[in-house]
Amino acid sequence: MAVVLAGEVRAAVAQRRPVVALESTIIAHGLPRPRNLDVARELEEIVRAEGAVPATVAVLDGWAHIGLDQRQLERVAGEEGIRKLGHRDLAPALALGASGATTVSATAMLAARAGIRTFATGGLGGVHRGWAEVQDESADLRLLGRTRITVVCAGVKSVLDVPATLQRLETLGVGVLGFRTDSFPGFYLRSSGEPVDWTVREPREVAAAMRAQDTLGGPDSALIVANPVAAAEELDPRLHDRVLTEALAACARERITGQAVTPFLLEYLASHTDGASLAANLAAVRGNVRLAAQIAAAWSAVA
Ligand code: PSU
Ligand code: MN
Repeated sequence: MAVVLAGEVRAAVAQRRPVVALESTIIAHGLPRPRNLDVARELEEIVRAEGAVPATVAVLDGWAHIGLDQRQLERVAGEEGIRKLGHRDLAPALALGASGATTVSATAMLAARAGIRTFATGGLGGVHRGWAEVQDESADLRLLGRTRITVVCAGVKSVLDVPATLQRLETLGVGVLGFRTDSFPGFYLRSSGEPVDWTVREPREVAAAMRAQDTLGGPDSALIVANPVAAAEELDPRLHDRVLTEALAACARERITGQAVTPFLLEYLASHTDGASLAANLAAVRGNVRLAAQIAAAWSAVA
């Protein structure tokens, strides 16, 4: 099998020590270069500072890597033509020797198969606005409907149709826990305005829910831990709403479709908020990575 576990990740999984999977699409396609490489390194450092092992996932030259060395991280952050790979793209990428960053769906699939239970990202993909016309729903949702992994995120990007995405998660049987919040986070904002049914306050409560999933033995669905960005670091909600409206209009005008939609909208927000959306995005991701490492530690203690 063309899947390579870094030695450190393999050892930690075998010894049931805490490991956190990190996706690479946010690095390659969600953040501006060259800042993205610093962020990739910083996220790994945050995991280590909490006593866990980082496992950034990407495909390089047809090999799926779980855990990257410095050179490999540099390739993901800087290589021209690095692709964006959802889980359906993994087989052709491996077969054809391609290189690409993995989305939530591809990262979750690879991480779960490698025995990693905790995963941190910024925001999940979801149901796009205008779904009735274009049927654009991220493959993240269905994959999480059949993969036993815990994903820490700041909700779904506000560019999406948040109520429709939450409805899909319910249909797919994916559990959603608000972390110290009773509302679903809005990625750049603390709240999307939508409620969550369950609130947890401590990493050990998340670990207990993971344990209960295994005890019940139901379908292999994911558990989403929705962790809002800190109040001091959220984007100004009025600025957010104004620029988002413009971004959606620009996306329609320029006829952006498919995989290009998410990167286009994220870039538009960053460049039209004078970097404020980027700052909020980074703050949210850092917070998610830290919490995921704490959950991984709590999970190792009970698993
Ligand atoms: N969140 C971000 N930046 C990103 C993404 C999420 O802040 O770049 C990526 C994730 O990898 C997610 C993907 O899985 O966008 C969803 O893309 P699509 O809608 O094409 O499935
Ligand atoms: Mn899509």
